[in-house]
Order: sequence, then C-alpha cells, then structure tokens
Amino acid sequence: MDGVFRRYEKNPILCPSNWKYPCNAVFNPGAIEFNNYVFLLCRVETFNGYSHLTLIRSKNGIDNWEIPEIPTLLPDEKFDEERWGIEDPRIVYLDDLKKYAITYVSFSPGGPLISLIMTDDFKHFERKGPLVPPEDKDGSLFPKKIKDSFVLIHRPIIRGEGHIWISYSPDLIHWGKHKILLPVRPGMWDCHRVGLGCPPIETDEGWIIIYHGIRYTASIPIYRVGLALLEKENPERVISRTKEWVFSPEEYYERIGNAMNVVFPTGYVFKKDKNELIVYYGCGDKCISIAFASISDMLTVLKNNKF
Ligand code: BMA
Repeated sequence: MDGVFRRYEKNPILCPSNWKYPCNAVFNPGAIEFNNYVFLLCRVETFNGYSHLTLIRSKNGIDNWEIPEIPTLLPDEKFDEERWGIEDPRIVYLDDLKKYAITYVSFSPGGPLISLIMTDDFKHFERKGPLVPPEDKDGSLFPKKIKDSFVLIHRPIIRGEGHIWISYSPDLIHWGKHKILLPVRPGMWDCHRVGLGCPPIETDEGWIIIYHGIRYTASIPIYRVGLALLEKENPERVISRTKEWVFSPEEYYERIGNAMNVVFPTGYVFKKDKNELIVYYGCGDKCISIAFASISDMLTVLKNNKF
C-alpha cells in the first residue's frame, strides 16, 4: 500500500514558526482553489487551548504562502456553540448555490458539533449555525446535491462508538435519513473510531472518501488513513473500502507534536497539469504537511485491496 500517498520532501510546509502571530499549533486545514490561488483555512490553536481559523493563500499550493497578521475567523461570542473554539474546517464549492460551504467543528459547552459557514468571496462569511447536535465532528458536504438533497458525511459519537454516518437535507437546515456509512472494523487498524478526512472526491467510478481510522494501542491512539469508494448516484452504497491503511504516521513530524502518531487529512486540491491531488494533512496536531496522490492509484488500490 506504500506509495499511494507520497510525502512532499520539504514537509512539514507550515508550522507555528511560520505564523505572523504567536500560536501553539497550525493544523487540519480546509483547502479550495479560488481566483487562481490555493486557499487554506487553517486551524490555529493559541496558548489558551482554543482554536480559530486563519485563511492563507499560495499560487502553487505548496510554498510562498501569504499569511495574514491577524486571524480570519475567531469564535463568535454571539454563537454559544463556538464558546470553546472553532476547528477542523472542510470546504466545498456548492454548485447548486454557487457558494462555498465551510463545515467546521464548533466547540459548545454541550460538546463538539458541526456548524456551517457560507461565503462567495472568502471575505464575507455568513454563519448558518449548527447542522447536527453534539457530539459530532469530521463533517463535510458533498459538492453537489444528489437526487435533490444536500448530503452530509459526519461522525457522531453514540454510545461511545465513532462510526462515519451519512445524512440528507432539502435545505441545509433539516437533516434526516441518517445511516451508518462506514463503521469501525473490529480488530483492524480502524477498530476504535473512524472519521471523514477530506471532502468527497468525485470520479467516474464513484466518490472517493479519504478517512482516518483510529486504533488505541497500549500507549496512545494511532491515526491512520484509509480509502472508500461510494456509488455516484447513491453514496450510501459502499462499493469498496481498503482493507489496509494507505498512509500512516512514520516521519518525526507525524509521530511527535502536541499529539503523537497523527496524520489527519482535511483538504485537497486537484492539480490538472500533474493529474494528481495535493492532500493537506495535520501532522502531530502541530503542523501542516502535504502528500501527493493520483486518482488512478487510489482507484487501483480500492479495487485490489478491497475489504
Ligand atoms: C480528533 C480531532 C482533531 C485532532 C485529532 C487528533 O478528535 O480533535 O482535531 O487532530 O483528534 O488529536
């Protein structure tokens, strides 16, 4: 399975030392192409432990990042669900509304939940509030409506179990038809919790899902990455799911940080000239790194390494 995700040799690409103001961690960014730039909406943790989001941009999505002097989105005190910070955004362009949808974890006194922000210019941000009640994380919309519904992938914790779920909505407000999509797999590398990584990736053969899977070991949990393929017109049908992980913490910056042994993909952009994805992932809950992956390699692995 080695080689599906190829690390950039200059990883990590962004760390607190690159930031324009003091912070403890820069990680788990949402990613999108906008106006010929790659935008990353980065989770930034300050020294009180709360997180906010800061938008940076680069022409090639790899280096020469333009980083602002101040945060872009701070937790808003008018929204109680943001009381303990905002984290881990995923961004999609919603073709149906011609707007960008940012789903993110807002930390309410009742626990973490998934909230939505809409924007069309990345300057004005419209908060739409929580989509689902706590405890829920790792949420992303599909980039388009499927059979007239908006579709959300998310990871509620129920009875202590952390499976990946799928839900549907006619209006981004009312959610229903909830189903488990990708459950944890007893005994395997993703046996204790799973969660969506990047937003779903549309291909001719279906939606590729990059997800993280957690196994608690005698010392600490290990966050690894696997793939699944969902049917295009009926994404709750799982065509395949990799038996083995495709990416695992190995480098020092993935093994040691604020958390150990964490690779946590949250965004990608597709580079047409190279026919590959740049996948952005948080490493060790401290910095941001890059891995390159081609759609065809991912589809091959999904065929050959099926569960
Ligand atoms: C998850 C989230 C992520 C974090 C990961 C590893 O539950 O909170 O923000 O990167 O754990 O610590």
